[in-house]
Amino acid sequence: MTAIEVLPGCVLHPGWFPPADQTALVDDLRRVLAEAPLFQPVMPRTGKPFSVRMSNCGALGWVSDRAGYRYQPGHPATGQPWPPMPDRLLALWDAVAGYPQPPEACLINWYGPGAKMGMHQDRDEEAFDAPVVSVSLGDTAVFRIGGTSRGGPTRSVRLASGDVIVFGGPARLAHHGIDRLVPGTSTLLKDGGRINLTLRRVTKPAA
Ligand code: MD3
Ligand code: FE
Repeated sequence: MTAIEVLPGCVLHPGWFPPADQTALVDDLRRVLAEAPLFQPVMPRTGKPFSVRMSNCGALGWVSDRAGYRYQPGHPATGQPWPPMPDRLLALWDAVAGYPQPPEACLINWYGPGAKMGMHQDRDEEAFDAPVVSVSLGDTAVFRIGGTSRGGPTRSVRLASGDVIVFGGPARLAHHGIDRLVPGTSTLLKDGGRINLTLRRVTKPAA
């Protein structure tokens, strides 16, 4: 399938993963989640829960609690190290990221029916030169992307199961969010909903 440059630095690969690979990826993730169960993050200070549940794999995982947002090497509830990143995701990074080091973190966002994610920037990493690579699985999401500053014009892009989208260069610090899911658009997940994976480089390699 052909890649589409949605905005400078934002490249969509529609249907990157064929259905059989999507199923295999969900199986990989079920093994990850058996070791590192989904948790419900809360907003810093206010403690307001996210509507999305999360987990991670890889050396570092992103967490949010009343103390703030951060990357840490272990699960917030179990204290255990995050499970290793599945080879299928390492191979994806090698194919699309154009970055010499492997990803350190894979954030797993689990959207039940009705879950959404407000507009935000991803700024908790040190390595802004590395792209963020996102994989969508399950029901289609209405994704919104704007510019580096708040409140500018935005574009809406539908992300379907198997799509991969890469955010690098000028898109790396773009504001973005998920407005809503489109129910009934995929049969990949038995009870519907959506999984989004984001592969990230967190630390700067030693100079
Ligand atoms: C643009 N996730 O985990 S993926 C997130 O679908 C996040 O769960 C959304 O935003 C989701 O932080 C959107 C697309 C995405 C991910 C990371 C980005 C877009 C991005 C980082 C920089 C710019
Ligand atoms: Fe984000």
